Amino acid sequence: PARYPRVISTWNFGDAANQGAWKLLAQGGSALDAVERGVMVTESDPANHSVGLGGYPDRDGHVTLDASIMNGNGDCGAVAALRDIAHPIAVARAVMEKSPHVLLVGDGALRFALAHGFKRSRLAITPDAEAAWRTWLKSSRYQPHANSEESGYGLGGHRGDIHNHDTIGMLAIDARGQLAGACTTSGMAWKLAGRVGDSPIIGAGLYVDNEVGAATSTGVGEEVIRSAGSFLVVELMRQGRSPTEACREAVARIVRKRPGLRNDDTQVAFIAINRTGETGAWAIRPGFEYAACDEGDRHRLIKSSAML
Ligand code: SD4
Repeated sequence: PARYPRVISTWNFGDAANQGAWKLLAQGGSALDAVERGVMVTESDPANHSVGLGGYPDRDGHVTLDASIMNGNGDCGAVAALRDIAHPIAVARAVMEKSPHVLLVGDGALRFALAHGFKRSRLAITPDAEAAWRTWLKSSRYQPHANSEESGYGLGGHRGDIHNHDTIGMLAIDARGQLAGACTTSGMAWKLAGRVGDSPIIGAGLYVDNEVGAATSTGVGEEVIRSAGSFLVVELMRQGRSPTEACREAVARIVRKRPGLRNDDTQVAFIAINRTGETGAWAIRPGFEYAACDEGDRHRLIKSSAML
């Protein structure tokens, strides 16, 4: 049976984002508007160290943001390595709707944003992000191991940042059965300047197709780009897999091709929804969960299964 409207988001902080999306979905709003509004909640949260304002910086101390948005009809837009804009997801949507392009990066993305009325808001690195960066500078060791419960490492190899700090990926199906998705992040902490992750790459961090379903990812973006992960999940659903099975198979393929991942603490997780509103997830390692919201239950947190 069809189960929509419905919205799901990565991690426990996805619950607050879902509530932002739900305000629109409950009134018959579009999935596209809902996911944009929803992830903005997370972008505005200074306590989240890998999305928006509170993001951890790159090695040079600059916060740079990646975001993408996609509609079920194939329309999409994205920005990467964007500085000084509080809501990269809204700029991604403007790229989709007001430019002939899909992806704008760096300075060009910033100029496009300013030309379309977005305000420059110095992404002054927040005091605790700055303190974390200064601590990191002492060792300057880059360990891109994200959010593994067993290791206790968060982004950038920081003990203690287990659940709270990660990319938000959100997928929604509206009352008319239309799908959309959004993904936004400050990327991996202490990344090289210019590094772009999976989140703004359509097909890697996000993919949506009204005929089938939608998927988005979190974790070490390099592994997701290599595997065209979110596209893979959607294509597996197209072949008849459930959202859970599709996410599991995509994770299994990543680990099969990169056996070394078994021995470090790299985390990658996918969430997916199909066009009937059924949802699922899978992760490389334990510790991942996602938030789901629909009429029956506005605040569900669902633990993902893991491969290792
Ligand atoms: C990236 N996938 O830039 C994002 C960040 C993330 O856990 O989700 N880290 O690679």
